[in-house]
Amino acid sequence: MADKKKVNPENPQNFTGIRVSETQKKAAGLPAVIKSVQHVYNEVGIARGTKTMFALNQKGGIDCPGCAWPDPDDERSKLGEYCENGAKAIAEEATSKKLTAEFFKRHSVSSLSQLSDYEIGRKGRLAEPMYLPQGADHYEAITWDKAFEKIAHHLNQQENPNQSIFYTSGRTSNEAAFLYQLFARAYGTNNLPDCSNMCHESSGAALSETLGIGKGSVTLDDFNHAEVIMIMGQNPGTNHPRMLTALEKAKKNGATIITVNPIKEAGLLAFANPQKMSGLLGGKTDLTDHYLQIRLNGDLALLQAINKMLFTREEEYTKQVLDHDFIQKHTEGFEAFQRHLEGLSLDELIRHTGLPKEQIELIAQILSEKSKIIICWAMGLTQHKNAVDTIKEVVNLLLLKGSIGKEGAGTCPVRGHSNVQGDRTMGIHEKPSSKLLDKIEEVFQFEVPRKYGYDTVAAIEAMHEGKANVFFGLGGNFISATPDTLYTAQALQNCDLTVHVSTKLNRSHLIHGKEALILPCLARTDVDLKNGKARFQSVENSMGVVHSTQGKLSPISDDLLSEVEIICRLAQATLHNSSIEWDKYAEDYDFIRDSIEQTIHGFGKYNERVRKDGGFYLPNCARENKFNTSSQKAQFSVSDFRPIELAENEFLMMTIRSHDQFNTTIYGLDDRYRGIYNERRVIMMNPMDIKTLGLSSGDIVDLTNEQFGQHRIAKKFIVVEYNIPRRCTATYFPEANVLVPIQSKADKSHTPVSKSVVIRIGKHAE
Ligand SMILES: Nc1nc2c(c(=O)[nH]1)N[C@H]1C(S)=C(S)[C@@H](COP(=O)(O)OP(=O)(O)OC[C@H]3O[C@@H](n4cnc5c(=O)[nH]c(N)nc54)[C@H](O)[C@@H]3O)O[C@H]1N2
Ligand SMILES: Nc1nc2c(c(=O)[nH]1)N[C@H]1C(S)=C(S)[C@@H](COP(=O)(O)OP(=O)(O)OC[C@H]3O[C@@H](n4cnc5c(=O)[nH]c(N)nc54)[C@H](O)[C@@H]3O)O[C@H]1N2
Ligand SMILES: [Mo]
Repeated sequence: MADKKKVNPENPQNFTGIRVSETQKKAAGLPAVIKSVQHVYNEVGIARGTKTMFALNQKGGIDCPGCAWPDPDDERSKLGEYCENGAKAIAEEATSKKLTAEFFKRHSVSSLSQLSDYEIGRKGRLAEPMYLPQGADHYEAITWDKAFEKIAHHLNQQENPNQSIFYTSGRTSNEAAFLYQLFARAYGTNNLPDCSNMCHESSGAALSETLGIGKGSVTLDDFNHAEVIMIMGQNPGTNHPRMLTALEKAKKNGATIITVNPIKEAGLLAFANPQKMSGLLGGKTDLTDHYLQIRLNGDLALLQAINKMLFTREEEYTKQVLDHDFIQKHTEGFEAFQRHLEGLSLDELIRHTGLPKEQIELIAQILSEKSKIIICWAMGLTQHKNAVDTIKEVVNLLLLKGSIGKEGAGTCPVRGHSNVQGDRTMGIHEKPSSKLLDKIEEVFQFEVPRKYGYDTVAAIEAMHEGKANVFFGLGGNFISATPDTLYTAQALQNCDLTVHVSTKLNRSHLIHGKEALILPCLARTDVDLKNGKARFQSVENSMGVVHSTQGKLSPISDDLLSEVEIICRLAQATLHNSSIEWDKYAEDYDFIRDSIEQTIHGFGKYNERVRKDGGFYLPNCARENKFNTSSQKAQFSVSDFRPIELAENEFLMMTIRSHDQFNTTIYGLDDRYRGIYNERRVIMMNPMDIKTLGLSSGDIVDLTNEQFGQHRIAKKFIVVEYNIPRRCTATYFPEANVLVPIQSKADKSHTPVSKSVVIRIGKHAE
């Protein structure tokens, strides 16, 4: 028991043996296929693996548990609609290795916490419910009934329901998400933080305010008609590989692709389509026409510079540049926006981008001549202090060009988790609209809590301050995904009880409250049998298509429950006298979908339509040029750019994903496209910066952050020379999360600022 307290909330600092080579100039091709097959067959075996791969993303098949990129509405590849990283996601969850009580008897919590996230993930699928008693260092087996009893006891013991937190990660199905939020609200709280808070919350905030809908407006088919596609702060070659197929098609149809990214990502340079023989033989399609290697957090300045140039060109080229009809009919705030831009110094804006003026002028020229423009973005825009303003400036650009609500044009925030968008649609939101709450009251006849709940950052602070005592996670890996790792660890350790519904072991099971529970659930790929019949659930992709997903593999253990059943049994144990028919929901997923239809807009004839091949589109007002803002018009907005001031020895750091990870799940130690192998504790730096600091490639450094009066340190990172703008650096998430201050969050959306962390770099000191 003595070493009990020595749990490690961080990844260990030992090195794994770095190899560095040239960065790659194209993505996918034969190596991607080989990697896919290796991952699946090594982990899953040939029979199980082949069965899954062929069902992936097919109509009526399994929705890939990886990213949220949509499936083609029309033809799908017979070879399988998957990518290398989808294959890794499958290998990860379909593995036949399993963790039973025996495993936890042999391995203590403190010893497991000394392993890296990669090693922890290798252990296998969780196979039975486990309980960690107060003061113990080993999880022990517990029955499902006892587990629910314990949770109910703690939940009902709280003086106030707002002392409990119900977190969701974005893999949860629509059905489970709907019941989960219903349960939390019936219990009495809106404390429903989710991974969105750390992800596209800034997009939701900016788009709701300006266009009246927190989701993107384009469909996959729009890519076939676009004249210009701008890709800002996104690395699709790794994180949304099937998007490259859409870009390849767009390119063939004549689109110009403009990329805005501090580093040259292989997947944005060129694509060798692994679904085509030519691609397998090495043939490639060049993707990006204009690559803007912007300084970190320079995007707002860039967009304002472009918008300013569009106005100048409008003057010069007899009013052919802006779409005045659209602006007049559909928007508000144009004059104020124009006046504000006039007051900004172009030279100043350009300086903050770090880009040559001519390059920005060329982009403005291209945009001025086209009107079908799609702008895509992901975490490179959303995880900054001024993220909401940056995305509002994206909207300004599209509004100037009338590039919304028409074929080949619009907003495209590319979502992360495969059902993160659906979870929000189902009501997982700490700040629910009164419309949703009214509807829940009407359908379910109980008084819902009206007070807003905690988002992710606020939840951590509440646990830290002792205002919240029970943490329940439906999926996810809270300790590794959140900022300020040591602060968050204390927050979780303060809790009376932490509970995780999970498929795989992760660090959040090891950095626990006074008591802890692991509830193992069925995964996407698992068949969900009830009375001998296989059941399906549904999800919503990044473009608002709702469709079914049905697992095919026999579960690795008989002791797993579906997430739906777990929530229903939790609700039954906790809520006495609930008039909600939890037992019927647990039995019959059609019944859940009927309730969703009654409660959530856009789900008419849910059960019928979700059974159709490919599913159905949810209504999207922006797509139809109807803007659900208070004035029913799209809003131009005005933002001031406040550059991050760096002291002489400070740098900006982005924390990004390698090619071998899904968030905190580490598939392997290589970042193939970036040429970094077998090591994750690296910091990518500009060669001149390395020199100025008196360092050399391969040196070992410690990284520190001193913001908000706190000393944060991440020890032992290897310096890697990289083509990245001066004073900008990159590390991998989650190893560097320890440096992201809890107080450092985006204005309005409260998303942790994980892409512009202010750091200092010094030679490692023992
Ligand atoms: N295989 C795989 N797929 C995934 C995931 C995964 O981890 N692995 N994660 C899923 C999830 S939840 C999400 S949210 C998405 C994440 O998808 P991405 O957003 O593509 O993921 P990141 O690695 O965070 O990469 C951000 C990109 O933004 C760039 N960038 C960083 N800062 C800036 C900036 O200030 N300006 C600009 N213009 N660019 C910047 C980086 O160089 C990088 O190319 O992917 C989803 N899909
Ligand atoms: N520094 C830094 N931090 C970041 C980011 C960043 O770019 N930089 N990105 C942020 C983003 S965009 C996101 S979305 C968050 C991600 O935050 P989370 O969603 O909390 O983290 P994941 O790593 O996706 O969660 C992985 C765990 O989910 C469980 N799991 C997998 N599949 C299932 C399932 O089907 N059901 C259940 N119940 N459990 C399952 C497994 O146990 C696995 O260990 O991290 C954020 N954190
Ligand atoms: Mo995400």
